[in-house]
Amino acid sequence: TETDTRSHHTGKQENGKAMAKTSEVDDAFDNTLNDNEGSQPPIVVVWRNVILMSLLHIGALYGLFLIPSASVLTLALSAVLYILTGLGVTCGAHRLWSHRSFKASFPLRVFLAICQSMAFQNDIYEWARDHRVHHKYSETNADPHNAKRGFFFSHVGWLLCRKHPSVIENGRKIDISDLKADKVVMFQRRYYKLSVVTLCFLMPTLVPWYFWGESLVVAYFIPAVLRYVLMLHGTWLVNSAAHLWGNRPYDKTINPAENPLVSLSAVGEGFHNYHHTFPFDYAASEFGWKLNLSTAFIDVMCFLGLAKDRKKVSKETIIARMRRTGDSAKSG
Ligand code: ST9
Ligand code: ZN
Ligand code: ZN
Repeated sequence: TETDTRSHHTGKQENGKAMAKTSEVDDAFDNTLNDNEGSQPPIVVVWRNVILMSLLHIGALYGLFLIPSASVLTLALSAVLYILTGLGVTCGAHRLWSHRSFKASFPLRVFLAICQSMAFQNDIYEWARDHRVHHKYSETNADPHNAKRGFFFSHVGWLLCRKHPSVIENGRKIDISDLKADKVVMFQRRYYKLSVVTLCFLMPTLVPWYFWGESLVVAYFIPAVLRYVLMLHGTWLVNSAAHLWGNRPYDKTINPAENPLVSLSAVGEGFHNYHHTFPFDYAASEFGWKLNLSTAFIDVMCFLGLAKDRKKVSKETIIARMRRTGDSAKSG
């Protein structure tokens, strides 16, 4: 057979030293866990989350109606915060901490952790643990947002009910010692609630009010609440839409797909067939900076000497894989 880059061992052989580090991360797809059969345990709805999520969305809707009365600076700040929080999630929680696809210096890790707190998507530790489980046991009961349970469940439903016991059982097998050893991750976890209140809600409300006299109501409902909700949906679409719709040029046997619209909303994370095929690639895409602000950001950080050791899949490996398992591969 040709190269199977899903296995980290082959990655090691093909790309030499740079790849060797990938074996530290427990994110390779394990197709031996056939945990989709059998009866589902009853769904236990967490009503507290349902109520908070509903209130949040009512607030975002109100924010939408307030847009005409907001100052241009307030709207610009909201856009900047969307991108910064997006980078905290994509470059930080996702490509750095979940997949270790590059190395980041201490100041860059602090910056990414601040942005990730501003994004309020659970702390880095929990985010990365769930995400490694998502890759390793993708689309089984052990996947926290198993897309086989439908659009709603993988989009937001999984945050509104107790986890499937299989998530917790199999999640415990995942190696997260690197996260526990990262002082920035553990510091953020310790002060997570305080950091979210301050960075996700207080700061975006107070800055426009203090610096350009925006009304507190507009400042709370647009750069804080509406920006937060839009960024959540931008992220969640990777789990829902990009596990349903798009081409599968790298591996037609999996559901994650290439979805350019999601790449746009998720600052570069919609090339999801590529990403599930080569999870250790720092660009999370074959195509560099195309629709991929996160890759551009990591490259600039490397240029500035704040990051290094980007892992990238070679063109030959990509082409070999496309020929073997892609959706346009000739069969036989
Ligand atoms: C949010 C997260 O929105 C979004 C993540 C999206 C991921 C996207 C990935 C796509 C790719 C990247 C694209 C990025 C694009 C970015 C674009 C930006 C524009 N392993 O959780 P608990 C154990 S959050 C091992 O309470 P329940 C563990 O012992 C939004 N063990 O389970 C744990 O204790 P501890 C805001 C695990 O009770 C214990 O179980 N947040 C694992 O079933 C209990 O854990 C919310 O809305 C595991 N994987 O409750 C709600 N998991 O932690 C947040 C659990 O102490 N969540 N254990 O070790 C909750 O309220 C609850 O988790 C729950 C489940 C109700 C959902
Ligand atoms: Zn996925
Ligand atoms: Zn990933």
